[in-house]
Amino acid sequence: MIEVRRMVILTGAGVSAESGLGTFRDKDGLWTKYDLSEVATPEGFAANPHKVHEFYNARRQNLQQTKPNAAHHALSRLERYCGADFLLVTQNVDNLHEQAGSRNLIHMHGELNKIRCQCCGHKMPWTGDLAVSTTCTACAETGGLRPHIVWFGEMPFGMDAITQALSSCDLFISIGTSGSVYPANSFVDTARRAGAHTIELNLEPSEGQSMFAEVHYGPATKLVPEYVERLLGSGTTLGNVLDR
Ligand code: BJW
Repeated sequence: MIEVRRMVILTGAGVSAESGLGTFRDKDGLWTKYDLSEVATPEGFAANPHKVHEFYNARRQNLQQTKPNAAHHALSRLERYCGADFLLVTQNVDNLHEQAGSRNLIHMHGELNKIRCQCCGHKMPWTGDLAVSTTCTACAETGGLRPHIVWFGEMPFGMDAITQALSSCDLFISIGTSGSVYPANSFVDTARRAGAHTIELNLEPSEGQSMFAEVHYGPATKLVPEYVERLLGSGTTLGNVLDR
């Protein structure tokens, strides 16, 4: 039995897969169709910004047609129940967690519906297409706008808050991520060192499977609502206990 006071949830592309958004490393994943060094690195953007804009424009257009699924809704329900002692960290750049009602959320790899200017640093909401010729509304420079996305070699967002939450959590749940990208794949270790119970919910074993105390495999739309019901049904809230 453990007392659950602080929970950190990490999500990856698998949580949005059943909403129709592609994952990266599965069969038919984005990295089987695109060279990640060309579309997801600062060097790729510098070499061919037009190609990078095309890649993110297509994904941004697709996102506007997409709705959250039962897994996103279950996590929003869990947050409402746990209040301030709940942090959701997503590697996903979609806004499906927000659409489902999640609030205490960090987009560690950025957000598809935002862009920023490399000239003046201005960040703004953006749901349409972006082009090399688009002018920044803040500084009027052309050519400096880029997707508000963390590419390989760049520092993810919110790392101080994430590390602090992991270092004091007693429950860590990783959902729908292959565990192949640093630093998200090190979170389970930080949580374990803090004494947290660690759970993996995924379609198949991730690269870090052996690090987790408890693992369950299946589609997120089935596993996540079931697990959330189990947590809430066990009366898990501040100071309450979870069977393990
Ligand atoms: C289901 C399901 C269903 C399917 N139900 N489940 C060597 C050279 C250079 C760099 C490095 C290096 N070695 C390590 C690095 C660091 C690098 C890295 O990790 N590279 C590896 C590839 C080796 N990391 C970085 O560069 C990061 N920055 C960094 O390290 O800064 C330094 C630093 C940080 C912190 C402290 C100190 C210093 C930045 C990483 C940026 C990642 N960016 C991307 C693309 C941008 C976003 C976008 O365009 O969308 O983020 S890559 C891509 O991978 C995307 C994802 O967020 C990320 C993780 O992928 P995810 O979510 O796990 O998806 P998949 O497809 O891999 O897995 C899906 C899973 O779902 C699978 O397991 C399925 O089974 C499952 N699934 N259907 C449940 N229905």
